[in-house]
Amino acid sequence: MIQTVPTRPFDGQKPGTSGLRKKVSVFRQPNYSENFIQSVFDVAKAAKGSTLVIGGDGRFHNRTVIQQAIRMAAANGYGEVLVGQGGILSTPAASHVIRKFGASGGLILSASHNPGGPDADFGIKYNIANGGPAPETVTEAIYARTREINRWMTVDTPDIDLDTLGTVEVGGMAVKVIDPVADYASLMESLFDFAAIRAAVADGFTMAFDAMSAVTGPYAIEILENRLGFPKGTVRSGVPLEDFGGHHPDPNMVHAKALFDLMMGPDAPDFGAASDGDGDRNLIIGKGRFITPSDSLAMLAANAHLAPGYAGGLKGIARSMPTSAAADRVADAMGVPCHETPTGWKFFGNLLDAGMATICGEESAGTGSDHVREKDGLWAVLLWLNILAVRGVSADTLAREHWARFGRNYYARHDYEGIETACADALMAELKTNLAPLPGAAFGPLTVATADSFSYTDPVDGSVSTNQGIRILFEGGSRVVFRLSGTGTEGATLRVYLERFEPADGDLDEETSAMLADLIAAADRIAGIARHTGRSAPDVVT
Ligand code: G16
Repeated sequence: MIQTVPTRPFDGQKPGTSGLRKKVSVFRQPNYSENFIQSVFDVAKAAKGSTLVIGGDGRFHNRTVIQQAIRMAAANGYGEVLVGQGGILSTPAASHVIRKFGASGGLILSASHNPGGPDADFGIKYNIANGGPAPETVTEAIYARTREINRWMTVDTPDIDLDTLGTVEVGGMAVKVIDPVADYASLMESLFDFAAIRAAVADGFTMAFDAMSAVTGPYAIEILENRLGFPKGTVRSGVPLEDFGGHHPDPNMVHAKALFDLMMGPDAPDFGAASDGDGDRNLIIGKGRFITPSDSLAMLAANAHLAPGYAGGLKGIARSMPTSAAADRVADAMGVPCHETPTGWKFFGNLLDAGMATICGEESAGTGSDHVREKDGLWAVLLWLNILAVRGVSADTLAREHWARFGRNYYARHDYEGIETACADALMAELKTNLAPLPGAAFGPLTVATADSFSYTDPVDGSVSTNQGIRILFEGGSRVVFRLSGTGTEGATLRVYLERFEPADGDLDEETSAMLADLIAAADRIAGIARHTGRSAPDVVT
């Protein structure tokens, strides 16, 4: 029996860079999650009998919202729900399941790399039938709907058993509890040279993978240990926990410090990697060599043909605007286009669907390809393993050879977290108004070449996205970008992206912080960071 529950709109249910992300306490308010899910269904208008995929990263509150969403899907006319066993589906696995089974879309419950637990963060995002995050037109429509919603629909049925594989019925709709790992693991096996990696492992190649007590644990254990033959224990923190063991499941040098220290120390294995809360981000560290996400994109693109899934070459490369231009040089050398999009994986969807790009990447540790429509942490790790196994070199050697051919883009991101929203907005507004006189101005040894606020026109559907960050380009190819994060849940986060290009015959083996010192000083002078935020140093440097 369908029930219609009266409700009233909440303020601020606006999806950010990656869905609706708020504190758990916010999601726990009566009607809150239901309002958002109903708004998604009202906008998606899936044909009666459609399939919906539901899964999440296993964080606190995951199971509660999954049960709510299943009942609401039944009341809203869906014919079938595919849900990962235990409520688990990594973001890339969900994308694959949506595509493989022709679903009309999916609800992915995650706040990605944000911490989890009763006092931490939760999130809901909607992915469309191509498996990718809903584009801005859809998220704007969902937001508009949340502001006028007056009812949500459900059925009066008990919770289902999420832990047992098989099919049950909820209000006349079939709910299939599926193995969250199997389809994804087979997809990986179809793309990569597992035999070459297995041979390298048999030859003594070692690695450490930190699943950060988040969703990738079961995927990494199945693929790395069971299928590729890495010894048990290669996957660390491999059991998904509701609070990620109290840590931030953010695979960077700060939050994956134990792995970082291991890889820089005397007992380092040959290769180190980590993934985030929902399995779409990656961290790549060779023995004694951290690989920046921007470099990783460029190095993977340059060598992707060594993996069977990419043996035919690349149709194009795409990167988000703040990501370094290292990939552009690879695209140039290959004679393929390199597209520059705003931050957010959703902007790659059209390029991938139209066959204009094969590999995409972002400075925020996301890399992926046209195999799904999300960034994919384990995919990046496996492509690295495939390339190293076939080439028989270390990650450090591969990086040095890459720079010696293409030059090196020294890169860092400085984050100022939890600043007052009004201060952050004032900083960005002032920066934007002061752009015109910047070209020609000197900041120490740096001279500004161009300065603008980044706008993007989607080459496929012509949609325009404005205010996507401030770019200051200096003569010689160095750059500073300023942008406010779209994924935080407290105050505002200012991101300052710093990039210095050294040509192939330049200084390729220097300390990044020293190489970026002039840019850091210029960034503060241009934006008045200390003046606006009262901070003299960033909270996080990655
Ligand atoms: C999300 C998007 C990414 C994007 C990132 C930016 O990541 O999916 O495509 O690069 O946000 O974050 P911010 O706006 O904070 O800079 P995730 O992993 O949180 O889904």
